[in-house]
Amino acid sequence: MATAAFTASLGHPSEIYALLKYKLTTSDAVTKYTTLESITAKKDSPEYSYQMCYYFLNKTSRSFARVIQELHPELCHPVCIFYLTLRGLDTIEDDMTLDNKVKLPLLRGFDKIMYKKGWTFKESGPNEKDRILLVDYDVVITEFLKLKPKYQVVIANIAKRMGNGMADFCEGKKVKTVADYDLYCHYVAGLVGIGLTGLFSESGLESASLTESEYLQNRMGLFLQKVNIIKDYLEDWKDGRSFWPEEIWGKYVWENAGLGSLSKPENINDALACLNELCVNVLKLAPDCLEYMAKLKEPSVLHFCAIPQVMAIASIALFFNNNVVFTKGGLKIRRGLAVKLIYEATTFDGVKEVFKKYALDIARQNSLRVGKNPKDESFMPISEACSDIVRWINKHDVVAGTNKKKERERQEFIAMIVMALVGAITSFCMIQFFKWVKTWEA
Ligand code: IN0
Repeated sequence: MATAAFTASLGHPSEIYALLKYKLTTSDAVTKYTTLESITAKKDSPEYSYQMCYYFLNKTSRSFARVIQELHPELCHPVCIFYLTLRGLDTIEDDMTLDNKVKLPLLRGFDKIMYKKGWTFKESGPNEKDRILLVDYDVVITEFLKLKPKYQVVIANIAKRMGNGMADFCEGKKVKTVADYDLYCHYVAGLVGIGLTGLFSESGLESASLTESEYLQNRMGLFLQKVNIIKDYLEDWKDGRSFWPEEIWGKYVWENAGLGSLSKPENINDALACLNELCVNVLKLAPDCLEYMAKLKEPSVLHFCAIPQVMAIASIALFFNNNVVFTKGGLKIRRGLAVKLIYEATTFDGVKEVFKKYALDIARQNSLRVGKNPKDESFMPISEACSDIVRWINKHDVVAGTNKKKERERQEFIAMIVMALVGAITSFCMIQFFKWVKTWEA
């Protein structure tokens, strides 16, 4: 794994440096309980459920698990339990072996299940990646019930809204219009942003004003989910699932040829034109995501929110006008680049730099391919979406710059006052001293 990452980044020294730094600084202190052997607590001891939750967290997403465990201590455990609750819901929703008679009541009642001590679920399909999480789900419930009620309320409320939303789509609601597309992404990812923001402000580490409108919180989730849906076109199609909105792909396929026809080599121009229109649709969300992250005060929260966002904008630059989405699928940015982005996502200035770099990169790709694909009308919308991102950043820099300038001027002013004061006091002391010397001499 590691060697593959190094070889892939051979032509990118900054990525090699980031990989080395990541490897050498990853202290196991952060990611505890990564193996069953590392679970030291006895099954009946209170620590057991705690340790098992971090074992499941590390098992379901290694790289992201570390970011969760680097969160401010007040937030780390509520977010860990929230993450596992969402994984539980996701595993039930994704399970194509489960009959709706079993699946729907589970999804619509998942918020109640969170309060059922000892509840577990052993009927997941054998190939469900996180089935073991549901087999031992009682450990998540045990830790959930240990959380402060203010965090339980946020998590249960999101489980209720997400479970019901997922059930609506499992019951047959299709992703036909762009509005359906936004609604589906709201249920599976927008609500995650709304839940996380609830936890952030309940912790007191972020201002309550962050929770005022759900608009920006929702857009943070839509941005990530829409990138996943573009990436997973082929994999989803093969599993008999499709989340691309027919209102968009319908314009690029022959009468009832179906979404699958885009993967036929002869339809590559239509396919790329459709892909690029979906890229426009997701790029338009970027300024709102920047707006949300600009409000964050707690560095570990900014880092936690920024990492998936910078990965997403880098992924869009990779997917844009890229036919591999239709031929092989599973496109991923290089591990070395991902690690480099993790380091760049530590400050908001770093996040802005990354978004600016990729907005300009996509605009450049866009200009190089203009007019090549007769089916593609996204040239202007793409350049507009990219310039909106760069314009937001420049305006924010100006504002930030002005604020920074104001801040600097304020500090300079205070420094001047202090110097004047020190100067006055020193000269006063000097005068007193000379007066004293004079009296002495007299
Ligand atoms: C997430 C999101 C996430 C993090 C921070 C702020 C968010 C605000 C709104 C919505 C989601 C937010 O981040 C993870 C990132 C992740 O898991 N990445 C995977 C890579 C991958 O391809 O899966 C990794 O292994 O690094 C995310 O993608 N989702 C998620 C789930 C739960 C929580 Cl608490 C936070 C999944 C999804 C569907 C995008 C919401």
